[in-house]
Amino acid sequence: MSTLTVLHFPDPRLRKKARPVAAVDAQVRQLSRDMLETMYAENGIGLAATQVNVQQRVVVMDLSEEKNEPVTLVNPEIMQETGTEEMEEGCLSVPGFTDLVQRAEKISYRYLDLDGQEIEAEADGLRAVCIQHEIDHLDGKLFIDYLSPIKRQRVRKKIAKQNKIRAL
Ligand code: K1U
Ligand code: ZN
Repeated sequence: MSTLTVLHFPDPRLRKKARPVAAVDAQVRQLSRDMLETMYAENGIGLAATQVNVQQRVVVMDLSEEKNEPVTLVNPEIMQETGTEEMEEGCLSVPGFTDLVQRAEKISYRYLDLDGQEIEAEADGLRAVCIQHEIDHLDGKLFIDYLSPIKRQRVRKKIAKQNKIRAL
């Protein structure tokens, strides 16, 4: 297993749209293992392949307290959304910044698991928010895109400052 480099905003590669996975094979299973290792190392609860510069529709998540319930979603799709709710979001690609985002409260979704089986499920709360956030990544969208232009500019400035400090 190896940890992968997580791209940071405003890297243009975060805006690429990921391609559907044609077959759940050994390469996809290896990618899933590497993404999970990266997500745990970065203390995240989710990670999309786009964030590690792989344009394939693969997402990993683990919302458990003990970090022992990894889930891999291949070609995830939202089938139905109901209600709206606002929740605090963060992003491993926008370090040091969180804000409230409004999303669907409850979703039904489908995906392929690592055996290539199609799974249909429902989610609410943080799981629903995380799935929507990760599918957005696969479509080249970031949670800060939902914020006002003033707030987005603030994020841009803060990250430019962080990058300057890192380069010193
Ligand atoms: O996709 C990512 O960048 C991972 C991201 C997932 C996520 C967190 C919170 C709401 C929606 C999506 C993270 O894991 S950020 C780190 C984190 O664990 C966290 C940050 C803020 C609130 C809750 C959790
Ligand atoms: Zn993110």
